Amino acid sequence: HSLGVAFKTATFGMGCFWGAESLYGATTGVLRTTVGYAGGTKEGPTYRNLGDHTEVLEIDYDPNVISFKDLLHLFWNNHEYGLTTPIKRQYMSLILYHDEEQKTIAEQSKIEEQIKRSPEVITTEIRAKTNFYPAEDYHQKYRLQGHRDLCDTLNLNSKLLQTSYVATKLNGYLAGVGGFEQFKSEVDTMGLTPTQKEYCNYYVEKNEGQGLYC
Ligand code: MHO
Repeated sequence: HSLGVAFKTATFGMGCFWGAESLYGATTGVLRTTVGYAGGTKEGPTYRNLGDHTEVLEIDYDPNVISFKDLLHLFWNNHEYGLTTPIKRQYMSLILYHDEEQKTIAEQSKIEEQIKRSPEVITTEIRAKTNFYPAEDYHQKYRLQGHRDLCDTLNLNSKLLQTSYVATKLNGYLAGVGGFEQFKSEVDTMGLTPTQKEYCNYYVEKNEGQGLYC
C-alpha cells in the first residue's frame, strides 16, 4: 500500500503512546502511525532519557476520508486530561498542530470541551509542531509486536515498523480496536497471506472491544 494520496499529519500526546497508536491505527482514513517524543527541547531524547518531551503519536491521514475534526473527536474521548492531580510531562495531553487550520480547529474544539467538562479544568496544551523524534523500535506497533510469530512473517524492519500500512492497521485491530466486521471489510486491502489472514481473523474476533492498556 503506497501513500499515493496527499496525506496530512496530526500529532497528539494522549498519555502512553502504545494505546494511542492502536486506537488510530484501526481508524479508517489513517494511513500510518509512528510513536515518538516531541514538544520539548532536549536533543535526541530516548525512552529512558526523555528530558522535557512528551510521548506522542504522529498520524498520517487521508483528509478526503477522515477530517482533523474526526481525529480530534477520538482524541477528546480516549484519554484523561481533566485531572486535578498533575500529569507528568511524559504523559501530558498535547496537540501539536501542523498548520493554521489545525490550530484554529484544535483551539475551538478545546473551548467546546471545556464547556462540556466544566468544572473540570482541561490541561491539554495546544502548540505548534516541533521536532519529532521517533521512539525506539520496540515501542512501534507495540501491540502487534506482541504477536511474535506473525511479526516474523511480516518482515518488519526498523523502517517498516514506522511506515507500514499493514502494520499500522494490524496494530489496531489485534488490540481489539475497530471491530471484527470492519476488519473483514478491510483485510483484503492488506495483502496478507492466507495463513496470516487466518491468524488475524482469530485474534481480531477474540480481542474485539477488549480495551486499550498500557
Ligand atoms: N507501563 C508501561 C508504560 C510504557 S509507556 C510507553 C511501562 O512502564 O513500561 O510509557
